[in-house]
Order: sequence, then C-alpha cells, then structure tokens
Amino acid sequence: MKFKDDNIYKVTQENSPFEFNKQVASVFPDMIGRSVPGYQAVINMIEQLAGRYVKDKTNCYDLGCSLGEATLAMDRGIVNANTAGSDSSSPEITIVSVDNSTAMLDRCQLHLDCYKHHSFITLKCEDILTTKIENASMVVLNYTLQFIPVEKRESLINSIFEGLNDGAILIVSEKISFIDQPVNQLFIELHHQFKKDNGYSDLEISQKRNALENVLIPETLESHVKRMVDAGFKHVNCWQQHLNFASFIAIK
Ligand code: GEK
Repeated sequence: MKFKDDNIYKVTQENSPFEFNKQVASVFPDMIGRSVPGYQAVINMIEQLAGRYVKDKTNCYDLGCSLGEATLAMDRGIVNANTAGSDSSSPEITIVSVDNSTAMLDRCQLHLDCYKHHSFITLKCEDILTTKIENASMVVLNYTLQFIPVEKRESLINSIFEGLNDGAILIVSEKISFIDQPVNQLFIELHHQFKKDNGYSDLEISQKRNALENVLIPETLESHVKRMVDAGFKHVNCWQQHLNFASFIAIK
C-alpha cells in the first residue's frame, strides 16, 4: 500500500487544531516515523510482549489503532510464540482495534488487507472511552492516552484494569513532560532537533507544535506510573525512554 511523504506543514497554514483527518491518514507512517523517537522499538516490543502475554481464548485491544501497526505487531507476536497452535488461523484470539477517526480506520482496513494475519481482527470506529474491555490478555495504548482529556484518563485506565485478566499486560506509550523545567526545555529542543534531522523544517516543526497545542497533553512519567499503580496494577515500569517519549508496561 502506498503512503505519501508528510508535507502537511510545509506550507503556511491558518492556525487550526490538529485532526486525524484524511490528509493525516494518507501520510501517517511517514509522520509518526519521523516525529516519534523510539516508535519502531516500541512496535517491536509489542510483538515480543504479545508472544509472552497473549493467551488463547482471550481478547487483545489496540486502542487508538491508527493504521494498525500495533495490531499487526501483536498478531506477529502471537504467531511467533505459536500460541495459535499448529493451525495457521486462530479464531480463538481476537484483536479489537479501535479508533474514532473514520479516515484512519478506512486506511487501517486497507493496510491490514495487505498482510496475512492469523488472529481474528475486528475494527471498531468509536471513542475508546466507550470501549468495553473484556477477557483481555493484552491492551495497547500506543501514543493515544495523550489525546484523551486529562480528567478522563483515570477512569479509562481503571476500566482497562477491570477488563484485563490476572497476569495480563497493558502497554502505554506517550509523549511526556518534566517538572524540572530546564530538563523539559532541553528535551523539547532535542526532540525538535530529532525532527530536523529527519527532514522537517523549522516552519513545519513550529506549525505542527501550534496545531497540537491543547490537543496532545503530555504528563510526567511519575503521573503515568502513579495512575497505573492506583488502578491496582501489581507491576508498573517504564521500559523505554527516548527524550520526551516513554513506554510503560503494567501487569495486573
Ligand atoms: C500506532 N497507536 O501507530 N477514541 C478513539 N481513538 C482516538 C481517540 C479517542 N478518544 N483520541 C484519539 N484517537 C498508533 C498511533 S496516533 C498517535 C496512535 C499520534 C486516535 C486518533 O484518531 C489516532 O489515530 C490515534 O488515536 C493516535 O501505534 O498520532 O501521535
């Protein structure tokens, strides 16, 4: 499937808030790959963790799935670990992939169609705040919680906890902020340098930053850990931090 390069913010734009529309969906792999340090490492880790944690006859959830990269990673992990058994298809494991952007989900379906997958994958167009998590062995919130209003994040993590089976895993990846202001500022600047090194201009970087203002709300590493511990997760840890981007595991 062909995707375009991300040139969205190359031209001067009126200052409208960032949206996951058709234009974004058509460049998304290029956009996320050039903007999020450590993205591919996170996808690879989701594959590994799926191999360890996904159990037969359970559900997995990819909340804010965009084009389904994490969905496909879970599917590969399930196959590699052979939890699917010798049969090449496993109707016993369902991956529920949810996004509230129809533009993203339309592309996601086309993207998934390009790959042979082994789990039963079901796409849902809905707000993840309304998604019922049931009989889950793995839930992925890959760079999605940051778009949920801060005051609704606790109830979302609590309802994910309720829907996970004992010993099951939640993976949360996020852009993060720091209370220590010099560190916060340094990591913001180093992240902008990361984007420049990946070919974005100063104009593109500043226009995207303005568009994301009040749309993507980062929190500190400590707030994320506390919320997951408070929800009842027994083991919570940050397994990767690359500048102001971090990924956490939480095991019930
Ligand atoms: C990946 N996980 O490639 N309900 C459902 N979907 C939502 C909501 C919501 N309330 N809010 C935002 N989204 C992916 C990348 S992108 C991250 C995730 C980024 C969706 C939104 O439509 C978008 O597709 C996704 O969450 C966030 O592993 O662009 O920084």
